[in-house]
Amino acid sequence: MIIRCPGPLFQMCFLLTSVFISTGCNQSYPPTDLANEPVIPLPVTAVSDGNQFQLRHDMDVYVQSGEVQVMEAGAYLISLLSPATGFNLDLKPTESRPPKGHIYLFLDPGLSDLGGEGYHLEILDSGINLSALQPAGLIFGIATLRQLLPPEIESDTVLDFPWILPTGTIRDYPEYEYRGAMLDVARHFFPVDVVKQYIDYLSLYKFNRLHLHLSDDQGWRIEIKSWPRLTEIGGRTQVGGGEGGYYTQEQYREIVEYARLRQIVVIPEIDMPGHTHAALVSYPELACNGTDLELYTGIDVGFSTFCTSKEIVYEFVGDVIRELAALTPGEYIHIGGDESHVTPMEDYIPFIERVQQIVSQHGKKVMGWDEIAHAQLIPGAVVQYWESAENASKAIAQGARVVMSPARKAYLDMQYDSTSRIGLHWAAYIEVDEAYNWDPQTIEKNISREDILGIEPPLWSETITNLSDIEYLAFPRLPGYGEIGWTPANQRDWEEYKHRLAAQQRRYDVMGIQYFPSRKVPWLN
Ligand code: TNX
Repeated sequence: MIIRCPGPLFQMCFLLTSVFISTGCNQSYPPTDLANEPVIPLPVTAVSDGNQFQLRHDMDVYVQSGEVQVMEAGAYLISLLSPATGFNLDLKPTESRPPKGHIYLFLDPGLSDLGGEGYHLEILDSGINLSALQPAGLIFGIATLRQLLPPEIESDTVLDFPWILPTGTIRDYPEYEYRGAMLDVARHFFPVDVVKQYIDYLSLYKFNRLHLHLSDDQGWRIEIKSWPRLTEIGGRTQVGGGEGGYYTQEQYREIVEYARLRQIVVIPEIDMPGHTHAALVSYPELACNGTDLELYTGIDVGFSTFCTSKEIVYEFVGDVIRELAALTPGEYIHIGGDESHVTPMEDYIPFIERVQQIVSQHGKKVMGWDEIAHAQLIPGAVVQYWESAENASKAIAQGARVVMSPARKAYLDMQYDSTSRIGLHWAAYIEVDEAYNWDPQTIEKNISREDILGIEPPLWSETITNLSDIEYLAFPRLPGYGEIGWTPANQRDWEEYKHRLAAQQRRYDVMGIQYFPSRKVPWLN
């Protein structure tokens, strides 16, 4: 039976009648069928047992004692549940199973078949058990638990609401190990709080990488202590001539830590040898013949380059990578390498080869846009396919793995259609169904499953200036990319997915997310 009553009304119909009433909308509440809850990404297996479990004000979150990251996961769960429920949930370390009626998070070495990111979620009428082989799995299980609760759980003020979950068991694990999203903080700068908000959105859909595009022609956004003018000068402005900005190393560490607690690894990108005008204005000695000393606030690409024959360029790159590596617990540093239209190929190739060595000397693996495949790649390099399948093939032939970001399907900065208020359309218009309806394994015939590390939708920021612009382009496409990364292709179907997506609407309303109301989605109201 089908109801979805709005908040206070719901209370009334639930308390007074305790029966299901049809209101004509297509979600049932209280929920009884775990296997049909609108969770995104779709879990690999969900088995319902038809009962319910209600959160109570006197319950607590028990965590396996002695495991720091399990404690952190428990604290994270409490931070998600407390604001809306108003319950005083305590974090309780325990050595054995807790009494009935609580939530229990623990690691289980018997779950090796679920891999390092899988989880086992058991919702009983007597409590909730969430287990995983590794702490990462607990965080992804929490994302599921969050979506099994009514959307009102996203409220940042206390609501008097019966917090009811359907009972059953979910066993779930990802298709791809790399489920990233890229945010361009160079064309327009976004302050720490906005980046944290984006990280929160990513964590709702089980993403595990945040690639930050930290430098471009229009701005340099990360403090480098050995080359201070990069931010003093290069961070001063942005597209359109606004104020710009940059992250101090302290602020950057704060972002990295915020992401880590959500099992999201930050991958910093310094784009080179092209896309470097802001660095060249800050330090003209990095250019061959000096440079125009005006910062650039337009949106053209492909006009700048480091002088690859100058030794000082490699000293500079060495210092930048050293400082960045020290800020980066993750294994990758992204060196860009795209659209270096004014760097002759005979200079581009040795430059990329030398920069790869520098990254490797600092203990990190290299990531780069597909153009870097022109160079000889070092072992472990990852190439991000955005435009040229031929370049991706070159990378694969060298033994590299590929992250799939085909611009015509995966660019979040593309407009939905010609009426979209912001966005570009050089690659395509990408409606919500187009964004969802593709398979990384079949989109290019020369890129196959074993070559693919994962997927990543980039959000370039030429046309976006604030959080609501980010929301407009990311929602409702972002959840689809989360599902492509997590759920096997043979379990994905737009006709079914679009209803789960529509069910996110109330959640977005509660969260204040200003999504694009695409006509492709059967919204509930
Ligand atoms: C291409 S994708 C770029 C970016 C632009 C983007 C705009 C890539 C590696 N380079 O410099 O911001 O298009 O959609």
